[in-house]
Amino acid sequence: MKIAVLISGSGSNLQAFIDDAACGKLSAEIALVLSNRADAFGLQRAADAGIATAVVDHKAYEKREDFDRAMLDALAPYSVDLVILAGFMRILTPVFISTYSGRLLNIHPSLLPKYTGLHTHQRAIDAGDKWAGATVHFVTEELDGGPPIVQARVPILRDDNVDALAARVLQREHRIYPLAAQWFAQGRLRLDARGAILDGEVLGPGGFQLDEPIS
Ligand code: NHR
Ligand code: GAR
Repeated sequence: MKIAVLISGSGSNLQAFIDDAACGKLSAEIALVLSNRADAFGLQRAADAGIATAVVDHKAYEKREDFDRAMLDALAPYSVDLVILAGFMRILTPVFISTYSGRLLNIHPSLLPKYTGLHTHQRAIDAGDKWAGATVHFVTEELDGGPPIVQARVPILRDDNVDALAARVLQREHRIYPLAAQWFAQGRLRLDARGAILDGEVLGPGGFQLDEPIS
């Protein structure tokens, strides 16, 4: 299986994919890392791992559809089976989504369906929630609204702050995101009209709950 990873920043989730592919936990080749920012640290991670990189700067395009088409052009030569958004910060239009429908995943830093959109950790802390987490989901036109695949939660501690909570959530992201991609590589995961299907069963709201101790 060939994967493209779309990033905008640090790329720690990308690093988890690189590491899991290197050790065989993930049966996939990362064919391309594509960033909308030339200064994304994830591009360095990709170069260090010998992975091809490309930058498509959204600011160079007047319309979102034109940006999406430029990304499609950058991706096309690689014929990837799966595209993953890993801290990718631009909302995609149907131009992009329709091309990769059913093979486009995102990881969102909240326990979806709670807290779609941005600033999820601050909103969870402000609301007094006891738990936060992350959700891998199929990307559809509805922002953060596509069918969930797998979710993991972490406690929100007394006197927590966004940075500490984000770091706690990221540790779990690095486990569940390559896991979802491995399910896809194994042919166990697909999107159909009913939602996300794992091993023939429709996954419920939130998707598969992966609760395990932070080792
Ligand atoms: N596109 C579609 N159509 N559907 C989804 O579910 C998407 C998507 C693109 C990105 C990731 C998402 C997240 O996990 C994602 C899911 C960016 C924004 C945003 O408001 C919102 C959600 C997500 C990513 N972006 C601003 C914009 O105008 C720019 C913000 C910035 O550049 O910092 O595109 O949270
Ligand atoms: C992750 O927490 C991811 O869930 C979140 O950004 C971080 C990226 O970290 N994604 C979004 O907020 C998408 N809007 P990374 O660059 O180190 O993988």
